Amino acid sequence: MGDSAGGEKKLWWKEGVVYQIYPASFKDSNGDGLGDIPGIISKIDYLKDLGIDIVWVSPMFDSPQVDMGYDISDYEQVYRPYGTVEDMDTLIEACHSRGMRLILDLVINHTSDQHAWFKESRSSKTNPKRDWYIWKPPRYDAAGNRQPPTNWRSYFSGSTWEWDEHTQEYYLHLFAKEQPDLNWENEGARNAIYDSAMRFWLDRGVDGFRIDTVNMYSKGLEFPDAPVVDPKAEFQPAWSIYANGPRMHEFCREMNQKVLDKYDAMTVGELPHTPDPKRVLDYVSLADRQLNMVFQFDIVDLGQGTSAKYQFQEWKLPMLKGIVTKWQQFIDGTDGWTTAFCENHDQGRSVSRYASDAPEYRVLSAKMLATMLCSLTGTLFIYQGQEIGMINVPRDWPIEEYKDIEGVNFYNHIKESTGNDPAAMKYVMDSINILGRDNARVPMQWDDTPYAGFTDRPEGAWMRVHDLYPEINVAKQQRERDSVLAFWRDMIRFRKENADVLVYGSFEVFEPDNEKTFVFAKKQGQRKAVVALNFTGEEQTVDVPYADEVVFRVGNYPDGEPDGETGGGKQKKLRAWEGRLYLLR
Ligand code: TEU
Repeated sequence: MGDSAGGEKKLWWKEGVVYQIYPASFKDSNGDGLGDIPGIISKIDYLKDLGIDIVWVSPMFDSPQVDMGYDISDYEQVYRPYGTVEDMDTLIEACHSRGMRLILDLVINHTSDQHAWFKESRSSKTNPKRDWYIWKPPRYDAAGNRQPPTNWRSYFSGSTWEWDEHTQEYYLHLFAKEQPDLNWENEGARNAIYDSAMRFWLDRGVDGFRIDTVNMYSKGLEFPDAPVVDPKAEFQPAWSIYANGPRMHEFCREMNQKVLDKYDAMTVGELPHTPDPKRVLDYVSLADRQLNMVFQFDIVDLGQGTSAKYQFQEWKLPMLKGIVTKWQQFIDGTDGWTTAFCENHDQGRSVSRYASDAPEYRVLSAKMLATMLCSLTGTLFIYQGQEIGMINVPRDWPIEEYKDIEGVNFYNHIKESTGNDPAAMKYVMDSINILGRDNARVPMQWDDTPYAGFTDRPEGAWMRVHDLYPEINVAKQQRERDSVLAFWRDMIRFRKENADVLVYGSFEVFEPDNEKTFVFAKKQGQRKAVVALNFTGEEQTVDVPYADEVVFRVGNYPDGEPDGETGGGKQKKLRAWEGRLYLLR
């Protein structure tokens, strides 16, 4: 194994720390209960101070908001309640003038059904844009009943096919029925996407894209049924057919050749359903010009059900360690690049999922996870609220407080299919509470004034504010030296100061089967770092490799060395949820 991962070529998007903003829930500037672009602009200095280099804004484009803006009706307009294109120009300038960059979400697997392209496409079978979307005739069963063209299940429950009365065909939608899939086989559609969704914003100065569902554009031409893995269900998960299809790499290369290569733009692709490192490497070679890096899904899939997401499964620490190790090491000896992340707008909060959100442990847990993430090779991504240790919503929130189409549709599906069976309903609520996307979508907690300082609308925000905002908020953590926020700020600075080892170093894991602790080393030339993390609420003893070479230590316990530790011995005691980073030589 070499000393550094992913080659040594330093590029701005490798060392840059990215912060993801979910516009609906970041900051409301005009008292309508919904976040907006001027609200984001008002917090740019907060992000600069945290050490953020790259701001990623989730979709702020015009949209009917069936899927919180991932259903775009016009790529060249801003959703009016969020602001205007001119506000975006101001945001771009606000970032650039502070030496920061701005990336947007590129959602081009599908549009909204309210997009002008789809309205044309559905207007008649002979419309020139008919073929910009995926239309198929029905099938008929033995009894002569009309059936969808395949048995595929959509991400948001039900079939992936919606019947269109007017033209008597089905159209494909992998997500909501209001999100028809674009037909990437059609060159005219591809060129329109490049112009409208990409060049329009790159020409205004944006610095790249997080690319939504980047591996689902090429669906093949066959459209076979998916294998039946859930015999009781009418529709089956079909990603083995539509993910990573035959022309995927060609399309990624074309995006670069025709558009991205003309700008110094970064790309990070969302890559679900791709557990094989070789397949991931096929996307991220620097020389091959497809994607700079991807979000591989193993880490966020941990604990999800296999046939349906909201069927929570217990997991053990070696699984997490195996995932981290795999996606740290897969670029060794290649010119690929990786990412370090464990939260985004589609996931439960990391403190609640991977550590402990119990009142006595949640601060330690947030800092322990920060220690881990800030030590990992790859581009580091932080999701809004992660820097203050926000946790999942309370378990006693009823389903009415949840707004996300994915969770709510699944809840209704289980309710119908089980006849509202109490045990099934408890399990689905447990699962939605731990894994649900709304956990990440509650308003950002700025201070302890009503509605967490997110909005001054008297009726409150568009979504209920977390009950714990008086305790977990930015203002409080800015006053406290030992806060999660202060810790993140320090760790980000530390990561940058030691970028050779922490951002670029090779990764080695120790005791992979240990179920309580996670110990790993990072190396670059003669320089080394060792990270030791306790993933339990009890004291654990760990062997710290190279302990005699330690020159510096940071950790999440503010009171320094515990008793009997100063001797420099190899064995160290880690207290509950303790995390330490040792710098060597
Ligand atoms: O998510 C795509 C995706 O692949 C899904 O797996 C998603 O993670 C889902 O929560 C899994 O259950 C992207 C966006 O991140 C998501 O917010 C959108 O809803 C989706 O695309 C459709 O655009």
